[in-house]
Amino acid sequence: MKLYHSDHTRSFRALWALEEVGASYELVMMPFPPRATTPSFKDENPMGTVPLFLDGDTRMTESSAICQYLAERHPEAGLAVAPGDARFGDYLNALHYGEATLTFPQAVYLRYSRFEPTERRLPQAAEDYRLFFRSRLRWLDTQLLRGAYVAGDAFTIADISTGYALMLARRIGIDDVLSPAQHDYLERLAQREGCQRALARQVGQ
Ligand SMILES: N[C@@H](CCC(=O)N[C@@H](CS)C(=O)NCC(=O)O)C(=O)O
Repeated sequence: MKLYHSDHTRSFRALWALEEVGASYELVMMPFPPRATTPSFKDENPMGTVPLFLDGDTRMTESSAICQYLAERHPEAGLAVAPGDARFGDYLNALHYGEATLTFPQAVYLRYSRFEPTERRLPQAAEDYRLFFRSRLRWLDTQLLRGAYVAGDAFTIADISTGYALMLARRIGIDDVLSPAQHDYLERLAQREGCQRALARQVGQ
């Protein structure tokens, strides 16, 4: 298996999942944004985005889907929830919520507060999407009232998907919108050995 990754981007979800399942893999670090820094990367992934994950003929570009692929291919790691389990709906919801509902407004915030050249930045759009992110966190609080993790009492890849969005919030300085329960959840996730190994791997340790 091979993962193309840039520091602290969404491909961290895939890197974290690789570490949690204990797979051996090759990590290719890409300067960000690969679309601009490494034009030849578009031969591998026409969108120029990370993650790009390869496993034989399998090529995947969606971070949460790569987590699901790894969890289902490595059932011994216990990171997935089976369809017959009462937590299955929460698990699938959280797996998609992390990317589709939480990271989406963060990406718009980042674009209009940092990535665009100064003259194209839109402070009002950035602020609106910071608040959009804050309001979308409410579902996570309801889940954390019901269990220690986003889909019950056990850690799964749904926590990688959701937890990455909280890590990103901290990294880009909008974690003031997190509730105390969300801060506590993030601390617990960040202390996991798999997460620590993934963080070390991306800086080449
Ligand atoms: N929905 C995709 C989004 C992938 C994506 O947009 N990745 C960003 C990094 S966080 C990227 O590569 N951006 C570079 C660009 O847009 O050129 C996922 O969850 O993996």
